[in-house]
Amino acid sequence: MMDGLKYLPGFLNPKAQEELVARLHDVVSAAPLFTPVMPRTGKAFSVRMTNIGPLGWVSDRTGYRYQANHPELGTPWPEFPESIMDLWNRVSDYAHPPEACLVNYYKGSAKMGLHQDRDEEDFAAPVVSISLGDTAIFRIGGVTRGGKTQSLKLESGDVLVMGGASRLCFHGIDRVLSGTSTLLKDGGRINLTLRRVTKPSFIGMTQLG
Ligand code: MD6
Ligand code: FE
Repeated sequence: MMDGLKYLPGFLNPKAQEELVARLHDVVSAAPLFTPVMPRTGKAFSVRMTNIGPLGWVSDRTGYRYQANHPELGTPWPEFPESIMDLWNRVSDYAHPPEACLVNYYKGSAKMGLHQDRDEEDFAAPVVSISLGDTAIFRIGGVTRGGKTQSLKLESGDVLVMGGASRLCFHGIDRVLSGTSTLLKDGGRINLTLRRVTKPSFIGMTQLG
């Protein structure tokens, strides 16, 4: 496996998965899923999204960016549940807290094209991904588009850490295998990606965040 890529199958046990889904119900009540569109073309994503944390990732006709507020409600994103912070602290190998958690919801034939996560300032921090619900076929390649790729099945409870040399690898979701999990009452798949967005700042010897 590529340097810096950490695959942790079954990292969350079924009880921990249930508890996380309950927290996500609270999140989606406060910050409903929205359908992002591609920059310029305005073509809709097949996944729906929301975010947790001080910053959230959004996409609209004007581009991709992180912002502090829900694009439709204008309200701040919900705070991180403690369990998500704990998970980051256990797997990220990074000294500062995450600032964003993108919540992707896949239903039916929803998928995600090959992309790099590069809207963050600090690539020293990994992106930590948590999968819940139906199994997904995840594809990962190298740092240039069009290279060799490999597939990985991401099942409910699996955690994937993309750090080090793998941080800027192209990756995407080819498809979700419906009916492979009973975790989500309405089926489908949720993926959480935890990110550090800004560079941690120092004043003298004092770490601010
Ligand atoms: C998904 N995941 O699993 C999409 N990004 O639904 C991602 O785009 C992703 O799994 C960065 C790092 C890990 C990921
Ligand atoms: Fe990604």
